Amino acid sequence: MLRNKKLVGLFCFMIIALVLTACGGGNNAANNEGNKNDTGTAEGTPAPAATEGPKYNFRLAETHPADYPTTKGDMKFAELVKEKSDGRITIDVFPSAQLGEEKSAIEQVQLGAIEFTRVSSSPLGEFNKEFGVFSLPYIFDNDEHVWKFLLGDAGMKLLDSLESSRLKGLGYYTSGARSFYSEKPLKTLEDLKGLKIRVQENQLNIAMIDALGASATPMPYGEVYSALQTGVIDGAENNYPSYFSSKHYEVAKNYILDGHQRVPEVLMMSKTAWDKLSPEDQAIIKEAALESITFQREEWAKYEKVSEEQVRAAGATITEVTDVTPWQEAVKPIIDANREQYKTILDAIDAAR
Ligand code: GTR
Repeated sequence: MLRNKKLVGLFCFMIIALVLTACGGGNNAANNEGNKNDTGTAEGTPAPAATEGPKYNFRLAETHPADYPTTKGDMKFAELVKEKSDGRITIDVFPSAQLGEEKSAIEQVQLGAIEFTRVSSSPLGEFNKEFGVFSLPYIFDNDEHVWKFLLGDAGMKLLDSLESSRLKGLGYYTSGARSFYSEKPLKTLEDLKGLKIRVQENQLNIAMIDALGASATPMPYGEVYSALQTGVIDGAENNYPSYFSSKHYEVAKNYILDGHQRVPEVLMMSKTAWDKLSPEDQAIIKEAALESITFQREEWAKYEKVSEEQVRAAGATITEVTDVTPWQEAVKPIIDANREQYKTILDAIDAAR
């Protein structure tokens, strides 16, 4: 009798759990074109009985909020995929790290638990060493130089190299230049000395910060605001849009524009999910990703301007670096130590100059 009661209890629990799981999926997805369809499953397994081909409903993990240029790029990508597949393939974009911070999102995409993500090359470099190259400081002159490399053969080959890490690279998005900020005054390279600086989770960043005389604290993006506020760290580094959208400028008002890194964003898919698609559907996904790049870059340009205006209006102290040579000299040992490992890519980057 007692055993029967236990069984009934277990059965009821399983039903409730199933109902909750079914209701939970997609609830927090950004309001984009790729809304959940009726027949696809959250895991992206083919649904039966579609006339022109299988239906899919996929998820995309994004760390930034809905109005950020990378998220807008993701949504454009989802919209294009839906359009090109006549509504058969839908992608729900989950902004604001709802599906986890970048490192965890990459792991989940590798496992196929999430089908897509957009992440920065810097944390990606811990999963695929080649991507570490973007964490080497001052290797690009400007945005034009970055894009000449990314859209050239070497950039595309690099994207393809993700397959060895169980990831399918689809395209790059832009992310401007990263610079340092702190609550303490930052007017010169000297001011960085001794500060505790948060960096993206990549070993090369630690070496870079050491070389600049500060000490590095790697941590996920979502934890930086409170770490700055509570004084766990003195500063961090990022581009204008992230400095603004994360509100870090409220708790670290001094921004020095040294532009040490230009770290491209990467849109990618789980290799497991990719391999299950027909060549036609793979072509749709790839094409949509490449087409969304132009849109993302336009959104970036607008948002970068607005971010600068907003942080200036909020009273941030912005210092331009007129001569970046001392900064470059300070970090040169890092480039020298890694030149051999990244020789082919660094040569291609130089050739794109
Ligand atoms: C931003 C980037 C994010 C995240 C963040 C960070 O520029 O777009 O994906 O990597 O930097 O500093 O963690």
